[in-house]
Amino acid sequence: MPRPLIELPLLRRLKPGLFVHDDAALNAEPPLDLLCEPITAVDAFFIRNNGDVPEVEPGRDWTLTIDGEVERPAVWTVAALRERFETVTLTAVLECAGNGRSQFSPATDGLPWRLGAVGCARWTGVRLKDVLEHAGVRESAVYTGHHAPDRLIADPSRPALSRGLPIAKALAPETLIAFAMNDEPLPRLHGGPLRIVAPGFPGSAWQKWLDRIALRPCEHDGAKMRGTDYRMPIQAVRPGEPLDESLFAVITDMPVKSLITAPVHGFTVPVGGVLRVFGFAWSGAVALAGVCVSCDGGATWREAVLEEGEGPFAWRHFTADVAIDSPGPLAVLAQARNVEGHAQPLEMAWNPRGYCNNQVQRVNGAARVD
Ligand SMILES: Nc1nc2c(c(=O)[nH]1)N[C@H]1C(S)=C(S)[C@@H](COP(=O)(O)O)O[C@H]1N2
Ligand SMILES: [Mo]
Repeated sequence: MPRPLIELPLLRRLKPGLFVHDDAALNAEPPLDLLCEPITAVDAFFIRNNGDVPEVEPGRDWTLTIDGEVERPAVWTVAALRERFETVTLTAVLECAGNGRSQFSPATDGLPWRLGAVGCARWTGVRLKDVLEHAGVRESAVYTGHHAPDRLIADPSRPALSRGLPIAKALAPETLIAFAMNDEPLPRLHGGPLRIVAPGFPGSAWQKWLDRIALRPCEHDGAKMRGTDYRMPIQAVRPGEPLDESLFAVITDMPVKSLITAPVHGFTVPVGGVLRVFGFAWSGAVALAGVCVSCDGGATWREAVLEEGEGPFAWRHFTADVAIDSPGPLAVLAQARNVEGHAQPLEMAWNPRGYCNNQVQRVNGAARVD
């Protein structure tokens, strides 16, 4: 498959440490040691594209059209949006629903993301709610439909992705039309000039290069909204079983999860020393309750110290110091749980498209005698 030739060198220059997936579209993720900061730098942040990266001419006035089930359709320039509506900044995790897909066994279709298709950034924009209410949301509106100019590489006549949000999430105060990331103008690779920020929802709901929002009287049926795309089976499905698409539901809040950013696979620690385990935990829109850490593959667990995050949608740093008193292999695990009583599963919960893998991560190393 041909790669978009202009974009790959750009990506390598802007994000030198990322692993680039072998795909026609530009998709790349950082190794875990680049994810050790509470705010993920733009140059360490993963990139996920379903199609091409649209040209955004500097200086051309980008416009956002609001239409569909509204009283007063509108067309906004970025400057007019910023002038008319209150600016909000919040910190939120952005995670691809396919993050961790490479661990599914048997393997599923879709990009084999490792664990790096996640990051936490500061997003600045206007509330989607304010813009929709200005247009007058009709009673009949139950969903948003988001549109952007990117096209499938294999068929440039078709949009790459057009997803939407249930109206309650669209009207929630945390849902933004963002124009900045980490206090910089939103980079083109991350959807600049405008993208949706839907904290807690999968990355697929965070439409990049947003140029139109149509309010819908039904669940939006744009590109990658139907069939089993970004949907999970309502009941467990075993590999190879025939699929009934009517038993799949759109992914909304992402599940509780943690990421061990240190140590990394292959670590060693001296006997008599202390192993510091640290990483981040997050849980859709539900508050975290805690994180437990094990260094013996799950035989014994201890409670990690969980720091406050930058607001309810940011990931939270955890640390645990474990005294190492005998030589031999070590298997480090972290298990986050939320206030609704959900914890990360120790065993993989397989699903046919490889979404929402929040299985407890395992990092193997050894205690050595110096
Ligand atoms: N227009 C458009 N928006 C999009 C996509 C896309 O292919 N086209 N991919 C989505 C998916 S699946 C993810 S995970 C996030 C990734 O955002 P990022 O590239 O800024 O990390 O963008 C979302 N928004
Ligand atoms: Mo995604």
